[in-house]
Amino acid sequence: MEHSKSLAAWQQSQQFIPGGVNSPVRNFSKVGRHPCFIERGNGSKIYDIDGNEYIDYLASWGPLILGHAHPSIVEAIGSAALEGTSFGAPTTLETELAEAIVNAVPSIEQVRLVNSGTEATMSAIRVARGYTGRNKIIKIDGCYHGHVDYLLAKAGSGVATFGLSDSGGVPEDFARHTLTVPFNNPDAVKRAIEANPDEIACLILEPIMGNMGIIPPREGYLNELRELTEEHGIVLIFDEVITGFRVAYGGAQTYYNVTPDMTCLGKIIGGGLPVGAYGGKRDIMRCVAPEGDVYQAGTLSGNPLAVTAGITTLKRLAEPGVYAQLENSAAALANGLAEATQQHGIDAWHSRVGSMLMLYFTPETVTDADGARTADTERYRQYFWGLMERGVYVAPSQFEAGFVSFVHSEEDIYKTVHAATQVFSSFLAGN
Ligand code: HOZ
Repeated sequence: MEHSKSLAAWQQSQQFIPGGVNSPVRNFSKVGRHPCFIERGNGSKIYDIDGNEYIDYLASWGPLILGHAHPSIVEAIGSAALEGTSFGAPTTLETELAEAIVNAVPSIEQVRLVNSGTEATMSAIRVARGYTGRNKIIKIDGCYHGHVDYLLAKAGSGVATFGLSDSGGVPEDFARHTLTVPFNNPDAVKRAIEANPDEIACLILEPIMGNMGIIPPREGYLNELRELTEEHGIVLIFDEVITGFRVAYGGAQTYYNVTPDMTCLGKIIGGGLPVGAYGGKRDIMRCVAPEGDVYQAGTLSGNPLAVTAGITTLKRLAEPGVYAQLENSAAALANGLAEATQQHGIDAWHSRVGSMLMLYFTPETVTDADGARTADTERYRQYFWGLMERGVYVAPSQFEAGFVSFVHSEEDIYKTVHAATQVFSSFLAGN
């Protein structure tokens, strides 16, 4: 496969942009070589500037559940743009998206639209602190909640990919209110609460970890967290930036039937345009300015193009059969990959919830971040390039998620399993 144009583009971009990329995880340094520069996408496929075609399982890191350049989304954005791209004043479109979110997500009675998942988590925690009058927060080892200073401690995604324990530029003082505990371990949460009585404002977690590969909650784990937080007056925040409208229309809280106090959203609700949202119970959201004294603002919040793309996406997702099809396609892919690793005697842990999946090269059962860290990242690097060379694009890190979209066809899935089988055969041949 020819990549010379991407290499040249990367050499040029590095002169002007740190690492040549506008988000670290786009840089392929941890899987070796240079990133491929993408020219366009259509349906389940993306095309790089060298003219290579890939079946895409990155889905822009999750938002593109309906695939690339979905005709009704493209049309809706175009029509919205003709009316003006931003007003800095309310529009009825914002109410329409907010109403759709409130109707879909059990924990959300009111919602504030922002521009990214990072803004959503940062704002939700500020609100939780304002609401409780407490400072400390509990986060989970390996959960990633965007690049908020005090949430970069033991974070997943790029922080894990690049082997950082936290981030430079964050004074120790900023993170001194952040307590970190392992996933799937309610006793650890209990101990943290007992050691800090009446001091914890909130517990924030991804109900399904999606930034350390995919790690589902053990049965009963989320219920136990719900009970513990309720008992101690702690705001339970689900970061559903990835899982919201992904594993079910109402997100992981619907899938597992556990209702938190607040929820953060992003990705899918913007249909591929920049967006985020946080919401929760009315008495908590009442703290947000101008109703309350917790300040949060944004020039482009509720942007008409992003909101229109979001509304169009949610309408399509609400149609019958969408999640069943996503489940079937993802199950076919996961089963095919599992059979192929078994046939080749490759140590692998396959993890999937709905249309989110990841394959870890480890003999361990992965139930928390430490389990994920046992994965053989060199093996993943070989797997990644083996797939790329065969026209399949997956996350360039073991510590990310793969996404099946509504437009992946049976043929796409078949070709992907076939490509992976060839890669596993090459492992046995010592390549
Ligand atoms: N949550 C995404 C990665 N897991 C964000 C993508 C990015 O950091 O660029």
